[in-house]
Amino acid sequence: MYELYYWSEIQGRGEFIRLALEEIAIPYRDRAREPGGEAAMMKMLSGRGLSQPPFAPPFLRAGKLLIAQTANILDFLGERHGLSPPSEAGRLFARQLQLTVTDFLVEVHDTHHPIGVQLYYEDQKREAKRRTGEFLKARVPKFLGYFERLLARRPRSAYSLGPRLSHVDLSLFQLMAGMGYAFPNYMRKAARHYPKLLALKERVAARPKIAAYLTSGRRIAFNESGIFRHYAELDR
Ligand SMILES: N[C@@H](CCC(=O)N[C@@H](CS)C(=O)NCC(=O)O)C(=O)O
Repeated sequence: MYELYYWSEIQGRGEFIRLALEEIAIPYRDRAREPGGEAAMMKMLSGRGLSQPPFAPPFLRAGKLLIAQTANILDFLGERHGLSPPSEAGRLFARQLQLTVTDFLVEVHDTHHPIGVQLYYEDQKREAKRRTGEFLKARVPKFLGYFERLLARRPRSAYSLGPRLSHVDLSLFQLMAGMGYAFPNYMRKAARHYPKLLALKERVAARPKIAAYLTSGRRIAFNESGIFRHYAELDR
């Protein structure tokens, strides 16, 4: 059984792993959400007794393996459970796309924490507003435009890498869901630029295991402690 370690009250980066585990439908433990689990996670983050310690959550225990970095974990799960393309070139490309999602998430986080991760949002509001302006104007069109063009290259495929679902599709679902939560006004106006991404989001949400997960208590609601936060003043 897999054991996921991630902060217990947010979707954050852990959600990308939860979505893959839910789609694979193998029982897993969300360890930090169990009693005493967060303390266990902190102990592992101290690195004591671990030969390959993680730097930050999420990380996944798979038997004797302890794997960190979201894109790395998804590549591992994808290969084991049919969520990665079978060819080497395809798998490398899926990994490349996950790393691009990783880059995007850093910039999403920067919108509310442009100065310091340890500081409160309230202590960096002015800078956050400026950073978000640039993000929405230049960076979102660049990242989402890239993923949209990727989908447009395969007009007859249901998913980003072909007819079969991959971990990349699950992550693009989460990315679009998060953007819709954090910047609803902006995304409403920008929707006409991203028809294929929005259709993919709906297609993934309608998959039976994902649909069941999204309405279950296991899906933590978006909130203002996670990566995708809604601050009305930033969503103009
Ligand atoms: N590149 C890593 C980033 C991991 C990361 O930043 N994790 C956050 C939570 S989403 C964290 O707890 N970071 C602690 C820190 O950076 O000090 C990944 O994609 O998994």
